[in-house]
Amino acid sequence: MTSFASRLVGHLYLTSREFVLNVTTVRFDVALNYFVMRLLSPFGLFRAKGTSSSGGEEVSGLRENGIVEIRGVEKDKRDSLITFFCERVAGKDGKKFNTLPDYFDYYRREKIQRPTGLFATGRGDCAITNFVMNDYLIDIASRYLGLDRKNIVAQANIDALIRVEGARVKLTNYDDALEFHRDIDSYKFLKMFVYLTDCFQGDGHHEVYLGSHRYTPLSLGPIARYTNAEVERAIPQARIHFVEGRAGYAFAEDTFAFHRGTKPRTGDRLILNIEFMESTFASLYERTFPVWSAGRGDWSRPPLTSDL
Ligand SMILES: O=C(O)CCC(=O)C(=O)O
Ligand SMILES: [Fe+2]
Repeated sequence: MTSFASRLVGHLYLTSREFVLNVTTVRFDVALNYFVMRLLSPFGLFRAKGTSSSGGEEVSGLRENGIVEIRGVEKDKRDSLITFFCERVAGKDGKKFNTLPDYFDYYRREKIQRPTGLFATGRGDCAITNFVMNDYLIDIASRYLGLDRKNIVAQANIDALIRVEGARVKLTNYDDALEFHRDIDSYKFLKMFVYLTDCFQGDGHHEVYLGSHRYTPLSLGPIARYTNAEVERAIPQARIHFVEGRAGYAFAEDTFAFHRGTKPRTGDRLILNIEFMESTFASLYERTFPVWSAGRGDWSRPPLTSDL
């Protein structure tokens, strides 16, 4: 069992190390801002405590539970995202894939559980970017975050959780987000996810503690990984929720709530991950693109009206 003290030391070490690295890549004030946000946000500072239910069904569900189902994605749209993924993603040594099962099997043989996947470029020829530039999604983010869309940037990627036999190969110390954690990515942020394959228990389903985004007990403050027992002891009100659904099932989540992916035992999972953030740290997250107009990407017009 990891103690609070050792997690706090880890928290201070992590945030300071990030600061030192960031200072070399972004403006000093951005790096400092990020350091202070990461240092204090997990302890409840800067977190919007708003309980306002204005902003529609999705937004009130998010405020209450931290997660809400959103409009699903039809088969033709999913298929074109999967085709785009297979066309653009590459394995080690540039290996290309014709089909999704080829991709899964390749990484299964490599014993890599969470390959890097494919990031949206922010350009008009990117199917993931085009999916994100959608009024329905952006409006939910804008209303939940209380931000004009001019001040929102997004990043998105498609990635997989692969069912690997035995021990997986660890390329880094990263745990593939399979232990409970809060995301502390910006002052305000919201994620959305779309299962691109059927995902039930055992298929790498996502788990979240309902309502846990509204509580900031000191013991869960340090940026770290936590066990079920630790989350439940510190936030007895929070109930665990297993996110299950067929391909196309979509949900928005305030990932300040404790959440994780799970290790696939039965099937592989392909998922679309989207994150909307206020733009303070846009220069730090190199893959972000504005959701409003021309910025780093080549968007020269407002987002298209939703065709979800
Ligand atoms: O893979 C998952 O289900 C969770 C990933 C995660 O922690 C995140 O996107 O913040
Ligand atoms: Fe996360």
